[in-house]
Formats: sequence, structure tokens, C-alpha cells
Amino acid sequence: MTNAVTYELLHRDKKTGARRGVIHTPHGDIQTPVFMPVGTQGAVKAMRPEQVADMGAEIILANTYHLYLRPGHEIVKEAGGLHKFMNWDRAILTDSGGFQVFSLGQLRKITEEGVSFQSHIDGSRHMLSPEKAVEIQNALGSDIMMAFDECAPYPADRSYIKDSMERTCRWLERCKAAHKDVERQSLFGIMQGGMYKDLRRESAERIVDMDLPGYSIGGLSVGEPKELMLDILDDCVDLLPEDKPRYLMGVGTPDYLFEGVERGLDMFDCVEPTRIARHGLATTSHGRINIKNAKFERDFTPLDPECDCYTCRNYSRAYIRHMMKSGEMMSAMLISNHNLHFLIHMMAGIREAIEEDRFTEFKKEFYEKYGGFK
Ligand code: PRF
Ligand code: ZN
Repeated sequence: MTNAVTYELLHRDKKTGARRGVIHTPHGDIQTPVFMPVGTQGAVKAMRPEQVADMGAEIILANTYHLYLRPGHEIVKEAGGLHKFMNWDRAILTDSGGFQVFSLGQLRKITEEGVSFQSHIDGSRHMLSPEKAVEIQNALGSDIMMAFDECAPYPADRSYIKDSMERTCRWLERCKAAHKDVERQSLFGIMQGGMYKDLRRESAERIVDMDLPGYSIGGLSVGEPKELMLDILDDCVDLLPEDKPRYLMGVGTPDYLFEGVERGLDMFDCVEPTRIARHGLATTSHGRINIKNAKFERDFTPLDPECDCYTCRNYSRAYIRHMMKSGEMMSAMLISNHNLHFLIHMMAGIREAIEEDRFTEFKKEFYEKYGGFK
């Protein structure tokens, strides 16, 4: 039996936990550390798949919850799987729905069996369980499937987090038992435990025992202070095996990417670059800019003078501002393209720096321009 997804460690930074590796998948290799663009409903918003591939993305993320509710995983399966349905032939990771369902607030109810919830689309009632989340992800055919977990809120008291973390471990056992074709798709486990280090440790021990092809850290970036998240990470990353990919879920602003890589994480995802783009915000090497700002009215320079993306090679701040102010879709398309390119190329720079044992210097130079850890 060979796992669908395997990790190869290429180089370890001499001074920090940063590591350079490759994840092998049935849909190609992924150079790590990697930022994964989010395509929640089977599309990276405002982007064609060719553009996402052309900027160097080797994996994107899609969501079980959304694709289950609409169009329905059976339809995606009938289409030949998600890769074919959305015209993306590189790797796909699907999140389990655990996180999205928990964002629904009072519309949901947790039991040992799973989570019952009301659709955000038409109010219809559904149940997601470990078995159901696996069934849906099997039908979607993603390369990496995430375990069905509970991402507990912050703040939450210790007894709640303990129960929740233990249930998530039991759910992982059920996910593993339900997932049959390990040569086609790999199931990753998710560490939970809130902001309690001992519970994180217990979670890690239990999930690592299940010997899965990869592991993630969930339940962070849920509203806790940034320093607290870094403090938890300082403690957590080393609890995960060295010979497997380590994924920090839902984190992807430039500063957090540096902090995560420094601590030994390999994979990251975040809706932020495409979401803020639709509000006119661009990430640049000198920090974030709001294109709606009047000071860009006659600014005929690119979003980021140091960027060589399609947007920056062809369009000015003044034009993109005009598109944004006029409600043209072009503004979201152009800024999304730039924001994703920015992060993907930043990660390429990080990978090169790790290979050359100058990650710390690279981070320092980046922070000096960007404005430090925010
Ligand atoms: N669990 C899952 N998906 C996630 C998270 C999690 O804890 C997070 C944490 N912020 C983002 N996405 N399944
Ligand atoms: Zn650009």
C-alpha cells in the first residue's frame, strides 16, 4: 500500500525550524512551504484556473460544505470529479466542512454522531458526520481530504475544549475507518485543543498515533491575540511528525506565513488575498494599500512597483481605482490576480532563502519594507 500523498524533506534551515520539502500527489508535486489559494465553491474567485496555474500555484483548496449543498457531490462525481468539473488538473485539498458548519452559529447542533445544521442557501436541514464528510470528499476526488473536526470558538473554557478535542479525535478514527482508497486520496488529521497547551499535546499524541499521511493545526486564528497564537505554535509544531507535511489551517497573511514557516509549517491557506481584493485592498511589498483612496486618482504606477504579475505589468493604480469606483468586475479580477501572485511569489522567495540558509535575513528584509509583524 502506498499513500496517495507523501512528503519529502529536502532541506532544513540551520537557524530556525523552517524546512524546504516536496509533497508528492496524484496530481503533481507541491513545493513547500506553500500557500494554497482558496476556491471555496470550485473556483478561485474572479480567477480562471489557467491564471492560477500560470502564477505557479500547485494546489488549491475547495470546500466540502459548499459543494455538498450546491451543486451536490453526486453531480461533481458524475462530471468526473472536481478536477475535471472545474478544469484544474493540479492538486486539490478539500476542507471537511467542520469549520464552515461551525461558523453557522445557532443554525447548528453538535452530537457525538456529527453536526446537524441548516443550509445557508435555503434553510434545509442536513447532517454532516465523519462518514458523510469522507463520502463527500471521496466523491469530489480531492488529493488531500481533511478530517471532520470541530474548530472550537475563542474564548472557550477548558472543559468545553477538552470535550470538543476528544470528540474530534474520535471523529478522526471514524474518518479513517470510512476512507477506503488511500492510494487515490490522503486523509489528513487535525490537531485541536484551543489555547490549552496540554490539550494540544494530548490531541497531537492521539492523532499522530493514527499514522496518517499528513497533519494540520486547526482552531487557531479564531480571534485570539496574535502573540497567543504564536506562543501556541511555538509549542505545537514539534508535536507533529517530521516526515509528514504540516498544515496551518486558515492562515495566510504575509507576516503569519513568515512566522508559520519559521516554526516548521509547510502548508497554509487563506481567503484573504481574494476577499480583500474585492474590497479594493492590495497587498504590496510596502504593506497594504486601499485602491479607493483619493491619492491614487492620478497614480499611473502599478499596484506594486516591485511586482511582475500580469496586473502590475499592464495596469496602473489609477485605472484599477477607476474600475473599483465604477463597480466593474475588472477591479476584483486584477487585484485578486496581484494579491495571489504576491503571496505565491513570496513563498517562492522563502523556499529559495531556506535552501540557501538565509531565511532569517530574508524575513528581516521583508519585514523592514512591509512594516513588520502586524
Ligand atoms: N478546522 C477545519 N478547517 C479550518 C480550521 C479548523 O480548525 C481553521 C482554523 N481557523 C480554518 N479552516 N476543518
Ligand atoms: Zn502585481
